[in-house]
Amino acid sequence: MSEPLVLVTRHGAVCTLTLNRPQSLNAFTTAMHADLRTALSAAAADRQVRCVVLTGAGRGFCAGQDLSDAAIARDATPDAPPPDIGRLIAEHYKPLALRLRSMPVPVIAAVNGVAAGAGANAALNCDFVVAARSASFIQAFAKIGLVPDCGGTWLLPRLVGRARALGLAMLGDKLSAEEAQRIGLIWQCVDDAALHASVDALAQRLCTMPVQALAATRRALDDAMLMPYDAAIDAEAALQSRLGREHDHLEGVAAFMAKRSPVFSDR
Ligand code: T3D
Repeated sequence: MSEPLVLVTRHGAVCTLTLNRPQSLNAFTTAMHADLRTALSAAAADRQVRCVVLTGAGRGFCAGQDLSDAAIARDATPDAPPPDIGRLIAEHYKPLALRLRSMPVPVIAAVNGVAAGAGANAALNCDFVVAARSASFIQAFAKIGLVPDCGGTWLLPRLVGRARALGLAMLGDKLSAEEAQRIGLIWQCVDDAALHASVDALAQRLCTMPVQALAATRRALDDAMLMPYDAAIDAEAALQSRLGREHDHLEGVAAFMAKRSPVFSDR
């Protein structure tokens, strides 16, 4: 039997999804996309899961689109039209980006090695990016005559500003994990040996938090980027109305008043 393309493991409330094509630095094939979508949807539907970790097997995190995958292979027939990459985006990368950013729980990218092209932007779609010091980020698209995808055009300027976004996207240089943290592209760069423990500690911490409110926070921040100020404040009010009626809010206040630790359970 062949190896699964995405390994799924559960430790308590943390679900870890490991891209598992190490021989190609976990580059995306349509088959791996399908398995990742299935695994993310299963984690989203499982009310016991309170945090998802996305990582890669072997020495890479993800090298973006597998440039040898049949989905983008050129038809050798003379005059055959080139493959429609836009369709690949619509069918695979858009669903992936939207799924990651609408998960009902926090998502951590544990970037264990190089993250290139759509692999880098898949990581940047996660709520926290924790990278090993030896890892790197490459907006590799320009090198093959493309533009950043998997949400890159939207994410990059918001994360690091227009000047740096353009520099990263146009030059396609390798950015070290340390520099990525320094410019605010990622949350944290840690020593290679500490990656697993650091991600686990963050994941365990998030699991004890009101994850429904955390997912709503992500959504509110993203939505607010597109709103006038007063509309963002109205959206905050609507969210507080909803969350204020939920168990986690009542539990948080009750725990504070009783000087005890809260036990959050909403999903
Ligand atoms: O059609 C479309 O392109 C649609 C667009 C989709 C969005 C994208 O993601 S576009 C960007 C696609 N990705 C890239 O252009 C990155 C290509 N890879 C690299 O530039 C380098 O591999 C890295 C900088 C990521 C790492 O370099 P290095 O020296 O550490 O490793 P390597 O030797 O280049 O790669 C190791 C193996 O993985 C190698 O296979 P081999 O020779 O040992 O059998 C290499 O061919 C394979 N590999 C790496 N990246 C890809 C890949 N195979 C297929 N597709 C890849 N993207």
